[in-house]
This record gives sequence, structure tokens and C-alpha cells, in this order.
Amino acid sequence: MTVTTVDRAALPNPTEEPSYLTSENTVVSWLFTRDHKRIALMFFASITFFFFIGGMAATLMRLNLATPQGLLQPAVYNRMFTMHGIIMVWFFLIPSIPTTFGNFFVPLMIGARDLAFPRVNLASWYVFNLSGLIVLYSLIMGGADTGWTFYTPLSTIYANGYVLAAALAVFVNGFSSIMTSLNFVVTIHRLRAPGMTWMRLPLFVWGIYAVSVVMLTATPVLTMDTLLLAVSRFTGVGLFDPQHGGDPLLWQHMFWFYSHPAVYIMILPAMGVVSEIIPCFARRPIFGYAGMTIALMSISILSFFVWAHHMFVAGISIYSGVVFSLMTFFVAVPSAIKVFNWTVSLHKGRITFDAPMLYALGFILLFTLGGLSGMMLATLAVDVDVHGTYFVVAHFHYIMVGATVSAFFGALHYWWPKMTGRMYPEMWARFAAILTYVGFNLTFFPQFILGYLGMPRRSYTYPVDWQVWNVLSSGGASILAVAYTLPLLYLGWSLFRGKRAPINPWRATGLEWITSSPPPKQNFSHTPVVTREPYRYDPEDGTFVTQEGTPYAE
Ligand code: CU1
Repeated sequence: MTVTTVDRAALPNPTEEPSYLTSENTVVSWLFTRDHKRIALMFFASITFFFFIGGMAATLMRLNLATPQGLLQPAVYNRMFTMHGIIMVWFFLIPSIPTTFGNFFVPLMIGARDLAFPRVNLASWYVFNLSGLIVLYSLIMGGADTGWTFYTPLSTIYANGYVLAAALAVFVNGFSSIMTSLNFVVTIHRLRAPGMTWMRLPLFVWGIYAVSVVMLTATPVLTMDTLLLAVSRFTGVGLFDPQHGGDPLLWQHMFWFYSHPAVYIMILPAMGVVSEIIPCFARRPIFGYAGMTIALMSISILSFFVWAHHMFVAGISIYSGVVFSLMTFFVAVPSAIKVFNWTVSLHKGRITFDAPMLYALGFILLFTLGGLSGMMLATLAVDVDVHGTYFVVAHFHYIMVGATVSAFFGALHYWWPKMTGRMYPEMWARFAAILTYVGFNLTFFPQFILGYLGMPRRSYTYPVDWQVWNVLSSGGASILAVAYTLPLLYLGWSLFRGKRAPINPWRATGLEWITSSPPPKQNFSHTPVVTREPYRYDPEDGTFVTQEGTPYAE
């Protein structure tokens, strides 16, 4: 077998067709499009909108907590943290990477023309926006005030009426999740290009596959949960009410049976993104590819067996507490394997600190801190002490924001040239990445300390002794707000003034980098034939290696 070295950045534009952006440009052509790339951009617009709505609720909360006497009415504060949670979880984090980058890049990375069901893909966007309208209705009317977990009997008996609107939004939103994940599973099974075997799939595609399996199996449970919530509230059937033979703990079991796997729904695609960025900017193949795929799939399976670690102090038996604690430690094993493999991939790499890489490195550090604090919470004795405090808030924000949102921004910068055909100003992007890291730690590290001191979460006020940590956290949040808004400005600028992007600006190895920037409607001028393992670089000159000549053929 001959091994040839090709600098793909120097390859000519493989197609002269107009790009997916310019091929047709009426409003109708967008609203009824079946092109996965356009639908990805439409999802991007929707979730960016909700990211800023959820962020505004967070800003109000941090503003309120800058002083012990607060700024908001306690009842308003309750609605703010509830709506912040609901919007960030279901309207940003869960759809974020799959619906935008998954939608755009899974077909490109496996050499397909589109997803398996383009109409279902479009329908998913409409259903998502319908659920978004319902959640906005709930928010504008005053908002739910139960916390995003909708715990009973608060949600079934005592809470205001808009809790049902929020629950309905979550109910409808689930259908969008199911449609999108079903599409990914079928696409990855059926539409891979010749030669794209399972063990040649890019790890991002594996991440999307793993998350789709979890979404498909877990989301219907959430659908049933919200339905039962509505039934108990409307009809007074005492499913969760002891006076009518029900059990409030039943809600917690059912809710976390979905919502713990949902944590992995939010993190698995982010892991996929980082696994693309690290080898590219370290100029080394990813270490332990097979181990990475096994780790992804085992996380997705194990995620279904740990839910009651949210309920250690809810009155479950000590024996089940021990079992769920142990199972939670098991999940740490594949997660640790992934961190280890990323780190080893960096070792002896020729690392360049471009913006996507800065976000990916931030991901590894913050994910590790979030994971380690998760291990502390998985320990029964520690959890009894810090349950319901800011320690938990800090922990899950390290995972959800520090890790997932960093990966989202990493992906945005990594693939922006391919999506738009434009380069962004690199220095601004690096500045935003570093600012994100600084702002994030300043916001959330003090919350570990506050939790350790005993500050309860979901409280609008606190003793004056804790103000210094709260002021640090609120100060960090304002830095973070700037860091998240900056990319909006310079990426927007780049659309008009940015340099034209070459086919493969990072000299990456994925199939998405052999077609034009931006790609034509049909993705490829001819179906690629894959003849090589993923992430193969020539260590000598930093270009990538293909086997048997060109990587794609008629
Ligand atoms: Cu959990």
C-alpha cells in the first residue's frame, strides 16, 4: 500500500456550483428548505435567541445577588431562576450542538448529501419554535416558579398557573428532540459513504450517534412525565399526592430518569467536538480512537442507571443510596478515559493556540473540575452535607456551561469558515476565548466556596458575611456576558468583511474539508470514497496522509 501526502489546503475548489447560501435566496426557499445546512442555520438562529433570553434571566439573578437585600421581589426571583433553568436546558443546551453542528456536519462528515429524512428535519425546527413560543408565553405571563425540576407537590398543587405552560413547552420540545435524534440514527446507519466504516467515523459523528440513542430512549419518559403532571393538576388525580395514595417521590424518580441522561445529552456532543479540535490543532491523530468510541457508548448506557444520585436526601433507602453512589462512580471511568486520551493526544503534539483550540483546552480543564466535584457529590456523606447548596450549582455549571458552552463556541469557530465561507479576526476570537475562561471561573468558583459555607441554592437573599463571594461571582458574570456577546459582533462583521475562507483553513482531516467553503447544496460534486483511518497526519510536515492516492473518487 502506497502512502501519499497531500496538502489538501492547496486542492482546487472541487465544485463550481453555487453554494447552499446563494443557490436560491427567497424567504420561501428558506422556510421550506429541506437542506440540512440551511435548517442548521435556522436552528442556530433559534437557539442563539434563547441563549440570550436565558442569559438575561441569569443576569437579573446575579444582579439581585450582588447585595444581600436583593433587587427583585422574592417571587420574581423564583420565576427568574426557574425560567433560566428551563430555557437554558431545553431551549439551548440540549438542542445546541446536535441541531446546529450535528445537522450541518454529520452528512458532510460521512459523505452524504443530506440527512435521511429532510422533511422530518424541517418539521423538527417548526416544532422546536412552537415549543419556544409556548415557553415565551409562560415567561411573559410571569413565568413558572417551581425550579426547572417541577417538583411535586409544588408544581401540582401550589405553583402558579404558568407552570403548566412551561411544562407544555417542555412536552412539545421533546418531539423536536425525538425527530432530530431519529434522523441522526438512521442517517449514520444508512447513508455513510463507501469506505466510511464504523471504525472510520469521526468522533464527532460518534458523539452525535451516542447522544441520539440517549435522546431517543430518554425523551419519551419526559413526555410521559409532563403529561402526568398536567393530568394531576387538571383532574386532581393524586398520582404524586400521598392523601390520594400517590407519592411525591414518584415524580423525582421519573423526572431524574430522564434528566440525568439529559446531562449526557448535553455533554456527549461537546465531547465529540473536542475530539475533532484537539487532533487538528495538535497535529496528532487522536490517541485511543477505539477507546473513545467505547467510552462514548458506555457513558450513554451507564447514564440510565444513576438517576437517584439526585435523591440521596429525599428519603430513599440507604441501600439504594449506596448502589446509586457506586454506579455514579462507574460513569466517571469512561469520562476519565476520555480526558486521559485528549491529554495524551496533546503530548508531543505541535500545538497551535488558535481560537477553537483555546475553547477546547478550556473545555478539558473545566470538564475535569466539574467531573471531580461530581465525584464529591456522588459520595453519600459529602452529598448529605452540600445537597441543595451552591456547591451543586457550581458543579453543574462547570459541566453545562464551562464544558458544553465552551465546546459550542469552539465548534462555532472551528466550522465557521466552512459554514459561511468567511474567516473571522483571529485575535478577537482568541481574546473572547480567554475572556470566557476568566469570566467563567470568576463566576462559578466562588460558588463552590459559597456552597461549602452552606449557602442554599434558589434563595434570593443571604447573610451579609457571604457578600464578598457573591460580588465576585456577579462581577465574573458580567465579564462572561461580554465574552459571550463579543463573538456575535466579530462573527457578524466577518460575514461582510471577513477574508474568503479556503477549502481547508485548519488543514483538518475530515471529509467536510474536501468540499467548497461554503459547500454546494449537494455537498459534494461526487460521492467521496474513504480509504483511510480518521485523523492521520504526517508528523514530518504537518500535512495529512491519505492512502492510495486521492481520498475521494468518482
Ligand atoms: Cu445526575
